[in-house]
Amino acid sequence: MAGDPLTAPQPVAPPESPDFLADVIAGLSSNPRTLPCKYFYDERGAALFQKICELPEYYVTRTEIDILDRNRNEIASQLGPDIQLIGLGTGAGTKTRILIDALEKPAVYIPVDISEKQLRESTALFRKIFPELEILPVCADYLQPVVLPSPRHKPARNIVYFPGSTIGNFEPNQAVEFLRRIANVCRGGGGLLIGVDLKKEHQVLEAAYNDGAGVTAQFNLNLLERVNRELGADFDLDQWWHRAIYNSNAGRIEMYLTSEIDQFVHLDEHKFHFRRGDKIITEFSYKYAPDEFAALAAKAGFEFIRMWTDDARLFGIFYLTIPSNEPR
Ligand code: AVJ
Repeated sequence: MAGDPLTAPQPVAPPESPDFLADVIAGLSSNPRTLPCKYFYDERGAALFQKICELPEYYVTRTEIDILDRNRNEIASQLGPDIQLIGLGTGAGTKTRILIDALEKPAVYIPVDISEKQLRESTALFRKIFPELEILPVCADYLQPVVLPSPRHKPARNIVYFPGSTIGNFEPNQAVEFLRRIANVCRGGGGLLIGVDLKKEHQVLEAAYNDGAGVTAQFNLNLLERVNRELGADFDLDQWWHRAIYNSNAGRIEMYLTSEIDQFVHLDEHKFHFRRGDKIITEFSYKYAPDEFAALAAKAGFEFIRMWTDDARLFGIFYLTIPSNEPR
């Protein structure tokens, strides 16, 4: 990394993850059993997620890009000139590139991502295509407090960009708390541009998470592979299967790994017993109606400005601001 002229000006340090083992043990010991979805995104997981984004059933990414593309000038004029854009989990940067292209004289771009490889590659690419833009990458888990780097010049305001409907991974209460943290960054005339997957027929939702080519299954199972590889567990990958269902009461997709047989899994002095049919929850992906999401954001202090959507209303890109009289 030290000799890399494209990223050398800024530190791109991978996040320390001493918590991985503790998180896995806690998750497998709890009832119901869970594994945190943030651990999907190791190098292989990030690559598999890229493949998911191109699947015919996974309308999410394609629809968000299309909405962004069609409305980029309107979105850009809403955000205004001379902004500091803070991207959360922007991955390979496909969407951010479209956004920055449309912005009027953006001042600074701070991509925050947990995947070091993607962050380095997208930073190198963005420095080439936006040579005027100051880019300050931060490799971090944004679920933890992140210290933002200081730009050379003070920008007009902060805009947080949180694409991909990753907000859906939070339980609604935690989503409000997370949005409150973002709100603190947006004060003083800033705002939040956020992608949210909307409620729709459960067949469409379930197909998106149970694709015919089995890529989502590989993505889900990669989590067990990662636990084996990095923590020395002995999950037998042939004895687990992937399934996603839409829980309409809770308004969320639930992704599971289900044990095919009665089996034990060993991990660091621990021995976990699974009966046939026992499940590990690996991801929740909440879906919102437009007014539901606006109400959720209002609890965090945000004012709904507007939402851009597609003809079928599959996905929404929301712009939210903090009213200037809002108390801290
Ligand atoms: C990255 C959280 C938006 O919930 O749709 C895709 C992750 N998981 N297929 C989603 C995911 C399985 C995705 N998010």
